[in-house]
Parts: sequence; C-alpha cells; structure tokens
Amino acid sequence: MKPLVSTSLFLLGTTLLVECQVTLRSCSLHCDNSTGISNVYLQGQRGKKGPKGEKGDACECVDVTELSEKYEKLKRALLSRSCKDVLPRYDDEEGGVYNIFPFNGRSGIDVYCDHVTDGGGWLVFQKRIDGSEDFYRGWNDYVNGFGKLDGEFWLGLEVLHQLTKNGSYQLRVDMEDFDGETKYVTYRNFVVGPGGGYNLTVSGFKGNTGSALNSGVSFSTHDRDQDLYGANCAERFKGAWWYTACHSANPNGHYYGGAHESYADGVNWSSFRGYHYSLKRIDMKLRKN
Ligand SMILES: [Ca+2]
Repeated sequence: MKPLVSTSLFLLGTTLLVECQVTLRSCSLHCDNSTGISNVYLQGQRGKKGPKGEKGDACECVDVTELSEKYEKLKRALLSRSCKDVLPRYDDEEGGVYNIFPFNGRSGIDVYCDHVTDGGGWLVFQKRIDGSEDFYRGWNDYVNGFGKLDGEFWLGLEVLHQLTKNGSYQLRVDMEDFDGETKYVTYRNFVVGPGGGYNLTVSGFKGNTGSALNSGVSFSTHDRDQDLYGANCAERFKGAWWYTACHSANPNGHYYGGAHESYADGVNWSSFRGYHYSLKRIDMKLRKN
C-alpha cells in the first residue's frame, strides 16, 4: 500500500485538513478520535467478485505526522512565497534562480535566492561580480530592472516597493575586495516607497564597516536627478542610487576592478576601501523579519 500513500500525498494532505473519514480509491481512511490524526488505517484492495473471492490485502497503519511534514515540504516547494520558503535543489547549493509568488493572486516572479549567508532565505536584488553588465542606465531600467539573475543584475525599484510595502524586511549588503577581504552591513528595517521617488527608509544598522544609506532620500539616475546636490550626482559619479549630496557608497557605479584615479565613481564603499577603489563583489539582499 505504500506506493498509493506516496502518490496520493498531496490529495491525502489536503483531505486530512477537511474531514476525518474519506475513501481514497479502494482504501478507507479513518481518524482515531482518541489521538487526533496520529494514525491512519488503510484498508486493503477488495477481493475478486464471486462467491469465494480472494481475501483483500491487510490494513496498514501509517504515521500521519511524517506524512504531514512531507506534505508541508511539498506545499512549500510548489508554492514558495519568498526565498525563505525555497528549498535548495541540492544539499550544498549556495543559491539560485527561483520562481516565487510573493503577491496574492498574481503570477510569480523570478528572483535569485541566497541559501547560505547568515542562515539563507535572502532575495538578492543587486549584484556586481565581474563588470559584465552596464549599470550606467536611465530611470526606466532602474524601475523595471535589468541584467541576468545568474550574473549581474538590478531587480527593479517597483518590485522592491511592492515587496517591502506590506511586510517587515531587513536589508543586507555583502562586499569583497580583490584581496579577498569581506565586509557586510545590515539594516533591521528596509522599505522602498512608491513610484516617483522610491524613497528609502532604513533603520537598525549593524555591520563590520560603516553605514552608507540614508532614510528619506529619493532614488536618482542620470536622467532623473532627485538628489540633494546642486549638480547631478548620478551623472557625476556614473551610477544610480539613493544619493544625498552625494554618497558614502556607490554600488551601481562603474566597475573599474580595483584601484582607480578618478574620484568616487567606481563600485565604492567609502568606509571599506575609500573613494578610489572599486570592489570586486557586492550584493544587496532582503529577507522578511
Ligand atoms: Ca541634483
């Protein structure tokens, strides 16, 4: 009877939530009222028709607790609402592209999930690793996103707003220089406001290098100057960011790949390697609190 149990897992799990006695194909399923639904008795196949039909298979007792756990895993695998729900495809997978369903009643979106950093479950929304993607782009690209999810990309301001507007999210930034030294910062609360400004709200800073994000600032691109500076920060520093006047970090700046003579227009994080060093890797990710 075990094959029937496993192939009927989804139906069985669903049925268990609804009522206590059902019939699955030729098997009867009963709940033991004295112990809740801890046991299920599966009746065997009915014997052949006739005056002396053959005896059916013996009943079998199945542990529903184990089935219930398998059903929950199956449900999560089929319908992940966030990277926290996603199950790695294999044991040591560090991360990958997954289709998740974060919005009620809408179709899923493809995102990159990080399974390993600080326990995993992170949705990565920005990544620089090799300079293969052009990040000096205009407003529409930063609203809608660009790049390749298995390489360098920016997921998009509108998705960030839709994700963070109803939940409590934390932000994490990880970075690495060409000497292999790594740093990180986290913000316990992270919200991207609605279109127009996509204003940033961050609080609860922690990390082993300095903060570089400021609340109440609009996002700026070279073709939409919403910074707090007389000139155009995005144009001046070859990036796109929640610029003030202008920045302590420039994750979407030009990928110089190490030291550069020009000032503050590389992939810089000032408290880590200053304004004349473009980092090897940086990524930005969010996770539900
Ligand atoms: Ca300006």
